Amino acid sequence: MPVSDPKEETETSSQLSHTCCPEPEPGSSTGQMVAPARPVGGGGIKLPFQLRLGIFLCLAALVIGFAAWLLLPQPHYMADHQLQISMSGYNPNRLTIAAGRSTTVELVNSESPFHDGGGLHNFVLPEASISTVIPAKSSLVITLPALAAGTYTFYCDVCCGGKENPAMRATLIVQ
Ligand SMILES: [Cu+2]
Repeated sequence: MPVSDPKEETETSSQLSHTCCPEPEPGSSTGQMVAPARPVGGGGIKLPFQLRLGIFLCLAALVIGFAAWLLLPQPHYMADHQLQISMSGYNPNRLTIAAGRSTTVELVNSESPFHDGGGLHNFVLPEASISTVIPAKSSLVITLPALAAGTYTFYCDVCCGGKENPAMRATLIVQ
């Protein structure tokens, strides 16, 4: 008999995935086996897209954060003193050392390399003939020679007005 029943035609077109299989009669013994369309296979738990996206973003943030941590200058704590240098100046801006013996100072430049002038800073102490540049996001250890007791000024002369900028000057007390 030709397909002319409009109800039957609607059912066929709404279940295209079952065109290969004859639709079981409602209430027949095989009717219970044909469940509404559901992905088959895999066997794993199917997570909602937004949850999977959230997990992916969390993992990406962890990886990027770890990489950024690796790129940051790590404190070495192998010098007698440590000086942080940024556009805000030296921290601390007053360093006290012993007279008559050499001292090591770790200079840590925490500036971004994308800052004006490449984020460079330097450490100039004319009395000790020291002028050294510290590239952005790096550190180095210098050795101050034995100095006579007194108060000295060291400064950065490569950024933001150089040594005329009060923020870029600091005091070395030798006692
Ligand atoms: Cu500077």
